[in-house]
Amino acid sequence: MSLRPNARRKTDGAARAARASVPRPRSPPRARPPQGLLTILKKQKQKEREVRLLMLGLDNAGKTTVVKKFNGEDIDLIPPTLGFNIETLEYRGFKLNIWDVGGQTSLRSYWRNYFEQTDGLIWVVDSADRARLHDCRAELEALLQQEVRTRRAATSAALLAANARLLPC
Ligand SMILES: Nc1nc2c(ncn2[C@@H]2O[C@H](COP(=O)(O)OP(=O)(O)O)[C@@H](O)[C@H]2O)c(=O)[nH]1
Ligand SMILES: [Mg+2]
Repeated sequence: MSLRPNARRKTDGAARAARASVPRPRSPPRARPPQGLLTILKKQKQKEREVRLLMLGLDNAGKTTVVKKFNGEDIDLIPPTLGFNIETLEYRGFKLNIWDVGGQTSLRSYWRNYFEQTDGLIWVVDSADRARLHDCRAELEALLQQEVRTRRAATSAALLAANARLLPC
């Protein structure tokens, strides 16, 4: 049997005792981020989990109904949207800010003003409104052409939603 392990233990103990007697230099206090910075960082994190969605389509397509239904609100009496509504809902830890904009002919020229910083477009079609299907298509085409031209839609995702009206066609 070797004596080596014991001998080593002794040496280590002596070295530890010697080290303990030497006062250690104090480590500098940890730098803390200033309160203001913490607030900003939290806000940025929050921002990452916030999505802005733009809901467009012809008037009466069911845009407001769809948003309210998502939000669990009463959909029995929905007045026409004369300007726009913003609905905020939580979905899987994300805050969705849905901009529901009126689709009357007189309001359509303003649609382009809502694209700034939009993450996604939801285009709602009333699938029972056959008479205006052509109008609906023309408006969507014009909008997309304009947005592609001005490069504002470059980072946006688009969803085409056919609202089932369950009405006789
Ligand atoms: N039957 C039926 N009516 C709907 C449906 N979606 C919306 N509506 C009705 O259509 C009308 C217009 O809906 P609204 O949400 O205001 O359309 P918006 O102008 O696109 O916002 C309202 O009277 C709604 O109750 C649907 O899926 N089925
Ligand atoms: Mg509406």
